[in-house]
Amino acid sequence: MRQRTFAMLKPDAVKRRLTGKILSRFEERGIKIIAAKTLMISEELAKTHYGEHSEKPFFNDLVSYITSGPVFAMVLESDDVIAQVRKMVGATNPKEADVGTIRGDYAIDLGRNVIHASDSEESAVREIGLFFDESEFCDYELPDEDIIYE
Ligand code: IDP
Ligand code: MG
Repeated sequence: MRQRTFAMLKPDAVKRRLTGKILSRFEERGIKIIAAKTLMISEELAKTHYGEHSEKPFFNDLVSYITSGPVFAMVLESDDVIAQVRKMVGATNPKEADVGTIRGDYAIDLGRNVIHASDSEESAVREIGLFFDESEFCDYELPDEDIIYE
């Protein structure tokens, strides 16, 4: 079933010039980029985006970190993309993330774990809506879609 998710490279990834490498992983797998942009997040957007963590002791650090530099936000589409992207991202703590996952390959610190990805259909819809306007979506067919999908 074709599905969309939200993913965002955190400031450590953008500053470390990992955007292209990480994006390539999604592209090479056959995942479609529907929208993407580099932006600075406002404090308000950061607090809303991470609202589920507002009572956690690390909330303030999380908000100040994610607003400290540019992020690269994207909407990705494929079959089962929410679960598949989470799997490619790896465990929250990079020290526990499998080698071969984005966090397992590019990160070491829990607070600098290079990427965010929606964890459910509900959060995907919510987060896509927070970062993107419908007019920013590109609806197109990949020329090799019939090779990637049965
Ligand atoms: P996720 O990014 O894998 O979905 P969440 O539990 O939603 O993980 O946490 C959001 C982000 O907050 C994490 O990616 C991580 O950077 C940070 N974080 C999570 N737990 C802790 C913690 O215990 N201490 C500091 N930062 C944390
Ligand atoms: Mg999360």
